[in-house]
Amino acid sequence: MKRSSSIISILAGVTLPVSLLAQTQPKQPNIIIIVADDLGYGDLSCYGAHRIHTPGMDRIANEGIRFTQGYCTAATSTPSRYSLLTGLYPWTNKDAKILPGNAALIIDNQQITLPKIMKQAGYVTGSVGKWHLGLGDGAVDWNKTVYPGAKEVGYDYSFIQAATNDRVPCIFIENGKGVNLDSDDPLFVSYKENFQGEPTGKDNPEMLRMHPSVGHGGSIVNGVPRIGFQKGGKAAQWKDEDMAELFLEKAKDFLKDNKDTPFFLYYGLHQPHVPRVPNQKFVGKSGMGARGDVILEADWCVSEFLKELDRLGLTENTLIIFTSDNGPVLDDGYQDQAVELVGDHKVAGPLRGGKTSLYNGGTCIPFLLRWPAVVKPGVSNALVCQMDLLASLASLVGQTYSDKVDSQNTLPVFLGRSSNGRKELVLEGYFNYALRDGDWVMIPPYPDFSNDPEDASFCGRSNCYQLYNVENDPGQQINLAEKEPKQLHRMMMLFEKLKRE
Ligand code: NG6
Ligand code: CA
Repeated sequence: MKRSSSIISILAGVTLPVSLLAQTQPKQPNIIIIVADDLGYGDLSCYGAHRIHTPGMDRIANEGIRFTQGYCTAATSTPSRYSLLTGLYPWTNKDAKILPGNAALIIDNQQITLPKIMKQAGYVTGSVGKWHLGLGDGAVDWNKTVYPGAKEVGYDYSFIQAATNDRVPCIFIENGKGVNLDSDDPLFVSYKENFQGEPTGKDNPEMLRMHPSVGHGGSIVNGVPRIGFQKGGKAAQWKDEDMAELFLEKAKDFLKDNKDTPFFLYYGLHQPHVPRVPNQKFVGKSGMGARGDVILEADWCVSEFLKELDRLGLTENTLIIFTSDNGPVLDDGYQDQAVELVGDHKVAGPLRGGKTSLYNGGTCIPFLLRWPAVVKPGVSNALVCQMDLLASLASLVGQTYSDKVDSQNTLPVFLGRSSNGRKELVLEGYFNYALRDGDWVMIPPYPDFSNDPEDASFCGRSNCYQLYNVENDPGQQINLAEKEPKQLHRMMMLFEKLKRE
């Protein structure tokens, strides 16, 4: 089947706008997925935030679809991103847990991935920004080409951060090579012990410009203490305050370089994950401290990125998705006044919990989709999940694959043509699971090891079964487990079945 005709057949049965039908050979849409890091449901003005304004993100909502029930599969980064890229539930890979910066790549070379599907369809593929899926075979020499890496996952081009802002190695990796690494000053990384003579956050607090609240006692890079230890590679060390603009430039370059061919870009914003170090342009701008400031910075990146699409004439036929890898958190290990200055801003909006939580605040995240040529702007309350992008976008670009995946083809829902979203979805908290089925969420009992009732109440751990109707009770305050034994029993059975499959 010719590429151009496949789009027509996929969209057959749906009413296409005249503009698209008029073209005899519509080009396949470019596809872009922007994934913010720890951005909450309530952090965007289009989701109801009042104290913070996000005109860039809101533009996608206004010109596209805003999903009110958009989910990732997990309340932390690695498992969530793993599902988005592979179409598999995170528990199908025991290594899909928050990874250190020197972890091996957890996506097998043979596995189908979203970028590989796009490549099959003739797309040029790129990954810019946060990675956090491991790199190499577990014994990476950062001074050589990292293998396997982004290329083996399906990206023609990559400019990435290995793990998180707060984890070593604090360098960028472009097409498998450490950027600005100098053979006279090789980089060494360890998550076991410090390198002799190197300062650390734990031992040298006098050297810090940002102090930890929990952990983060490892190497000091750019005045910020990290997780893990690194030595050498001084010329390659990143500057947190320049990171946003650098990723933006690389993402824009990718658009420019590939404007004449269908492309797929995964743009991983590093904000508002810790350490929150905004560029000077944004310092103090939100009145909510560094967390608010880096959200404004992220929003500016989105705005500028959209302007570049306009400038290149790509807006009309580009399908762009904006979302987050997991729910929000205030204190995530640095004293950056996120808690003190949040005021009445609700990072998870009306939802309970946040990052790491089994409640909806952990996995129900901002989810916006725009494709002006085809998709009518609006709001959708259908249950959609990032994991389903693999099957849905494969179908959009006319591709098949033989792997068995958990990803379901919900393309009509993503395009706003149907409100019949996914029926059920298993949600991963920090280490445990909940089940959403229709409007219901069931959380099985989990013992609380933290001995901290507030933490347990945020994360969703309890000695009893919890059952919520999130349509009537989005804040998950009224536990219906005792009142609705039949519903509870049905969901217990379904949960066992799904987790076994
Ligand atoms: C935790 C870190 C937290 C963050 C998280 C990963 C501490 C105390 N906490 O271990 O700061 O890095 O891992 O976040 O070290 S994620 O969004 O990439 O999953
Ligand atoms: Ca995250």
